[in-house]
Amino acid sequence: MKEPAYQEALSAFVNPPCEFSVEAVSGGLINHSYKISKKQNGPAFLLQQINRQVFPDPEKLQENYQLLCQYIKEKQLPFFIPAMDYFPGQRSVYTDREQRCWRVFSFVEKTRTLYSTDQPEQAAAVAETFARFTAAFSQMDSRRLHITIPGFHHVSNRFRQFRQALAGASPQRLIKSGGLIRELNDREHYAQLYDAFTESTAFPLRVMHHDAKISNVLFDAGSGKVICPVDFDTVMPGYFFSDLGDMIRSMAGTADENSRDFGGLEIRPAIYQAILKGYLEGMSDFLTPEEKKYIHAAGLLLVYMQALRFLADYLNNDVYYRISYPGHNLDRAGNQLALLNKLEEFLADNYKFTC
Ligand code: GN1
Ligand code: MG
Repeated sequence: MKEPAYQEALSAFVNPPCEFSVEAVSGGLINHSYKISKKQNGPAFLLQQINRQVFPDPEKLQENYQLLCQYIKEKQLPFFIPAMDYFPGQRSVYTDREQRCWRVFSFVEKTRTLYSTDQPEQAAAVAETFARFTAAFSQMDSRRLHITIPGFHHVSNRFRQFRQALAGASPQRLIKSGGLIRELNDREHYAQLYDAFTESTAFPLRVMHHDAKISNVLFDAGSGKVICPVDFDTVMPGYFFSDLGDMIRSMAGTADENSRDFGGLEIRPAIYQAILKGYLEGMSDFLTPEEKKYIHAAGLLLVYMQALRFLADYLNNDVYYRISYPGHNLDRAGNQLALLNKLEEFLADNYKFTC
């Protein structure tokens, strides 16, 4: 029988060997994670395979995480993040015979992961968590962090990649994407808005999480209070709209990015307002007047960018996001475009905001 993918890394981490139970931790579209519990007591840990197509240099991820941990320790910041652990020889990454890369975190017990919420207080708590994360590092020069994915939330680059994907796509996929392509092209002004923001000193670079969604927050299984954010692979220098925008994208709608009921998608006003309130709770002292003025642009930019990314991946024959059926990425793009339409309407009606 073929041994499981994690076996070699697990044996390297735990020496001498002992008995374990292994539980796959579901979630992200990128890495594979396993909770490893020792049969004879001892703390559990999280063994994670790093996706090297997405993160070609896993050492850089680990160096970034070390920097965050050290900074928290040195400055005695009241901000908890799970501890990372090391393989023998103080190595933070283990490369197995198949060239798969692995790392280990201590496992935070008695927590719960949520994938959505209909409670405004929960949405506000998530938003405040990501805001406090950026606020905690406000005195650190964000450029000390490695860029783990170049141009990750660069909206106009994403637009260019979408145009390249169009140029290389098969006729069948182009036909199926026709309406979506038109609508995304019509909104190129969001890419220009991104350029205007990032060229202005009123929008400073900050330490951003870049994957701010409810499933990247651990909640206490008993009290329901937030314990900490997780998944720091995309922590990089970035702009205010990234995390706020991703939270609006992933929480404010009535269904998530995998729903095919585009017509039924709505923005939930109470959740939108709660996200904004929670974010401002943690970041209000740090945001510039210009950032505050354009606060509602955050959701628009991020939803637009995600629609571009999903459609570009569909046109590139699904090379990036894990899919469950053919056409999954096309549907995800359709979902994000429907969400964008609703968000545009909602912001114009409720805040007289357009851009
Ligand atoms: C990816 O794997 P996951 O779900 O944490 C992606 C995010 C997207 C998200 C969409 C490194 O995150 O940017 O918003 O999928 N992460 C990367 O579901 O590309
Ligand atoms: Mg992620």
